[in-house]
Amino acid sequence: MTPDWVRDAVFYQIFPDRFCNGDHAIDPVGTRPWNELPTRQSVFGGDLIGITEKLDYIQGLGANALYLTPVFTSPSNHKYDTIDYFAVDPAFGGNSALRRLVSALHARGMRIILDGVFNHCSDRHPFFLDAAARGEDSTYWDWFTIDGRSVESEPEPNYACWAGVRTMPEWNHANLKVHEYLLSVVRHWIREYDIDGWRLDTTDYLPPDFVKDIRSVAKEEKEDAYVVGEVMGLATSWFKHGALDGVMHYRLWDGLVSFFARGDWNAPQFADFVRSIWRSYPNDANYSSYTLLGSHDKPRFLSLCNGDKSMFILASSFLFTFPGAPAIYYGDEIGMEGREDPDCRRAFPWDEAEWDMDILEAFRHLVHLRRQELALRRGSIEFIAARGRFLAIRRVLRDEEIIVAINAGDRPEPLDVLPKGNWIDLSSGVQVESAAFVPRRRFRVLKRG
Ligand SMILES: [Ca+2]
Repeated sequence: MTPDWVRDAVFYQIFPDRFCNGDHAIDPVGTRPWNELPTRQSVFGGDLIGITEKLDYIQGLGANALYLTPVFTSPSNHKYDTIDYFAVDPAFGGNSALRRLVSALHARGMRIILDGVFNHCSDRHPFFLDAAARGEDSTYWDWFTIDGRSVESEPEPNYACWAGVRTMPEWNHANLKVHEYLLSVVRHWIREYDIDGWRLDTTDYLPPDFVKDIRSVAKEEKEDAYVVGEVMGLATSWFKHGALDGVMHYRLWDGLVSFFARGDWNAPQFADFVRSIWRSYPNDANYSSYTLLGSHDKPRFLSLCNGDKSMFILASSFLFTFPGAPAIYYGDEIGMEGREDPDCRRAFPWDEAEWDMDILEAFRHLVHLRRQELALRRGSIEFIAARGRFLAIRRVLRDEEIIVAINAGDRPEPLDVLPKGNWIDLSSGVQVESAAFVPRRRFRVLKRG
């Protein structure tokens, strides 16, 4: 069963080193000034205490769920190379900071999912160090895939590692003891810390049965736990296997980039693309997937739009009126820019003078509409217009009907697709005639009155 709450979720994704520094006393060695541009190595001192302090801000946007990139002890700023799966990094505030964050979220009726990195760990993980120190005598020798009789990392690593990076040895997923250990991690943070689910890193590289076991174990601990996979391509086989509740919808992201940001697709191409994904996934997965314009692994969408904020807002209008659980990547809502990683991971500017208030207002408005209108979250979906750079979708739930018209073109488009009846523009509260237009580069959300 996919968890029902995800259908009503609006996620806020945080890269914890870069969101808010709530405790300078625990800043890691070499912490850089907050407003400096990031390199691959730099650390900025953000922590879970800072996130907890900013929950009013996050909730004020209308978000009701958090997704944090990895928080467990690790030598890197991104923490995708885990040293201790049972300890939150001391620079993030340790386990007690996570406990306080989760209880503060739950007190607000908000949820949290953590990033599970189960394909690989750090070369400083004690099990890998043991294999390196004791060779074939190590209990953990066959927890990794080592070609030879001892661990060699120079000149090239002689063990399987993530993307060839020697500091990230891969777990040997053929060894079931590895699975028992990693599944105990999945259980632990739900049972002991009451987290609401897991985002699974590099799902494409994990054995499907293991992923399915993660989902089962998570739901044994908490019936409505959410398990969402990082899947870059079409995820059909994961859903057929019953291994995931949803995916981070990078496939949809590809289409949003092609239509809105790059403009190299027209509306019919975009609509065909979205329809074909829609038909490929089970209904539950469509409504339970994590839809996004941004993440720590992609250039900022506003930058992909070359800073064209009207186009960025139009893409957002699609995301927040489309099924799935839409996500805001920290700072997208205030107009943060950034190219490929590490540039897309800048520290969040808390000086409001640096915020783009037009974008922030548009986000708040769109999230508000989504939270207000059940049909936008749970209704059926149909494209009723796709021509040139203009598209319109219809969302229907019982006797409620909403039409979202998005004009990404440079001239006004008539609202000729509006069926007969009374239609209220949900932004202005004004009744709309079918003779009305959608101005260039604007959207309208209309509800049958
Ligand atoms: Ca700090």
